[in-house]
Amino acid sequence: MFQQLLKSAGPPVVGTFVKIPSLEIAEIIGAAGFDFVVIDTEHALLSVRDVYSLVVVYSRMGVAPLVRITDHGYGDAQRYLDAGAAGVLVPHVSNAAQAEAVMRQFLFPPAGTRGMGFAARAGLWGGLDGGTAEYVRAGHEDVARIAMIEEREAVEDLDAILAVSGVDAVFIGPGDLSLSLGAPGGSPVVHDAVTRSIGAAVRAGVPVGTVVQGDDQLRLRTEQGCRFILVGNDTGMISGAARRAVGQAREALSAGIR
Ligand code: 3PY
Ligand code: MG
Repeated sequence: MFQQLLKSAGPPVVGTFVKIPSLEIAEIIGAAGFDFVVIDTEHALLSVRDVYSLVVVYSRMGVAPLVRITDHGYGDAQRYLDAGAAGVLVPHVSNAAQAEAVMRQFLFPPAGTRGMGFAARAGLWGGLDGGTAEYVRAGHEDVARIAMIEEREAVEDLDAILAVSGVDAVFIGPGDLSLSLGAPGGSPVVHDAVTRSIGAAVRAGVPVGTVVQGDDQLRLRTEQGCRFILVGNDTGMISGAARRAVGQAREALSAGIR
């Protein structure tokens, strides 16, 4: 589903990071109109069961659920794919050899080593129309394997990473790039590294996404060719709304007192 969205014409698809293991918040975010979400197990304390519940709710609401996995391991990531995740974002893919090794785990033989889990949710509990052949087809063609480019080394090896057959898309992470490059977030050094990385992906014909702050960045990254864009996260939206509510109340109170 996410793979099809990436290939469709038109403006980039818009998503947000999900960090809160709450079905209520999932329904609120899911109803807001996002095309996809990235359930974040790298930086949020989500259990495998939490991820499973979020994948079910978002997919039933027609919002493609991707999972940012914790590291380069197979175990939990495989369980997310068998739970029906639309794809995985793999953090800190440093070079092409690493990209090849990590993505092979998420491709079925002979291309890779992913295990058969037809009796899981991705196989509709063993009842998927088309049987195991369809489970394997969907695991190859519908699942998006996305490498996160967020280190100096990865930017330097990007052309080779983009040529790895298991890499379906790349996501440029400005936050970690800023740390890796030793330059402040939002500085020209980081901005240019993101721009050059987007350009390399566009030239290679590999769908590329990033996270943006504000409308100007959204427009710029879209013009540069991003196919998927992340705006904020559930924690930030709640914190922002809460702060605005208090701010407005305090302002109204001080206006009344004057
Ligand atoms: C980064 O910017 O480092 C990310 O992982 C995405 O926000
Ligand atoms: Mg990062």
